Amino acid sequence: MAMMTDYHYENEDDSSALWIKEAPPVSFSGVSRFRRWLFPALTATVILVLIIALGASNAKTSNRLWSVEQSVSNLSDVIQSLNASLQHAQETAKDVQRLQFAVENNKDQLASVSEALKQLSAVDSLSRSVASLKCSLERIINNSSAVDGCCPLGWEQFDLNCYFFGSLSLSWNESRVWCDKHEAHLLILHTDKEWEFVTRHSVPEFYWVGLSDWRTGRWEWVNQTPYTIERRRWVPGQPDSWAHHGLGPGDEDCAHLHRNGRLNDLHCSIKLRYICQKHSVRV
Ligand SMILES: [Ca+2]
Repeated sequence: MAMMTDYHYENEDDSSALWIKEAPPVSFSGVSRFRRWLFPALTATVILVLIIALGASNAKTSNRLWSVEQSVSNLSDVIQSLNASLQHAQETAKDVQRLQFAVENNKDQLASVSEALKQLSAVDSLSRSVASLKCSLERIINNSSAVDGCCPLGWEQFDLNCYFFGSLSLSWNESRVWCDKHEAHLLILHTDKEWEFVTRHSVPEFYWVGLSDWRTGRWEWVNQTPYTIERRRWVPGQPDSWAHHGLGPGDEDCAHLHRNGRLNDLHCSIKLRYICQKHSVRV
């Protein structure tokens, strides 16, 4: 019983103690104060940690977002660049098309030029035929004997060549140009027969011939074939390359037939008659 009583008492004591613990005013000792602030402090700490963690997480997220934005921005730049490249490629393709078109046009033009050249060739052939016909008619009219070729009116024929004894006075170079324009050249002589024929027509006038040394300092024919001086063809003492002519720079570089039919060198600017030569047209 005593035990029971004790137990009961203790129970009563305990219950009363519980009541007493809650009912009496709180003790303000250091331990209880610590206990009282421990939970809020822990809670605040946890919340602070959570806030920091969340902040860090947000920072990471914002960093990732910034990276994604940068990537998107870079991608946008790449797309713009691709668009520009595509536009450039399209323009290049158009240029290529224009070039192809121009080439096609040029092909047509080249074909036209080729056709025109063929027509010119035909005209040239026709011109030669007309010249031959004219030559034949002249031979009939003049009752001349048949020869191997034919020369234009006003030209003299000898063997296979035609000779023109120009009555105008020109410089040596002007004479050369005149002959070239008439599909001929200044006189070139090789055989004694040719010399005899020419001098028979030239004496007693002065005539330029196609002989000079102005180009290389050595005497050569107008077609640039070399010439070896034959003294018997030259006036005695010539060529003398006389330099006191008072006609400008240079000595006497161009040859002419003197009134006796022999050669002499004179300053090329002097104006004389001239002799052109060309092959006769075969009929
Ligand atoms: Ca001379």
